[in-house]
Amino acid sequence: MLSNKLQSELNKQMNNEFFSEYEYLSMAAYFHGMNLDGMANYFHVQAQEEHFHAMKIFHYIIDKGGKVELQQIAKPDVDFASPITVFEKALEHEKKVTKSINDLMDVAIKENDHAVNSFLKWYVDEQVEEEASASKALGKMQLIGGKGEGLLMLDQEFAQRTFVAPAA
Ligand code: OFO
Repeated sequence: MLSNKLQSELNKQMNNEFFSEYEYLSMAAYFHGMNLDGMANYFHVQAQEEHFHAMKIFHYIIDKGGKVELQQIAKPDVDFASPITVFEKALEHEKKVTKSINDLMDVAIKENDHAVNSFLKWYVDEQVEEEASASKALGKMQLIGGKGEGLLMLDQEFAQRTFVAPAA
């Protein structure tokens, strides 16, 4: 049984994850527009991860006998100044998501809900990886100055990224 507060906060976080999916799809579209399909692939994989994150919460709410309430998904960024800006925004976005997971965890702790606390630990750990991979990708972009031949090389590297569903 979920408290009303936790049910509402979990629904909000699910929406955040769907928004993240949207945000990354928008970034993928930007790179397709530049014919950098490898970079686009990087963000398609990221969007798939976000879909997984959202659906994990969706099923958790159901398993707990709660009510899934899908809300409107906000419009993602659609204009990006440069390829580097996209990666900067991606890292910035992940930091915001980490904060929202931490805030949600604070509510679970405050309510002494051990089950939700345990469920959210997966997200706490996942955010460490999410920030690390966003930061690494941004670092590579900065190394090559976000343009020229380096950009084409990175495009090839990012074309290799694949989505592997984590153990649920
Ligand atoms: Fe769901 O971790 Fe990124 O946003």
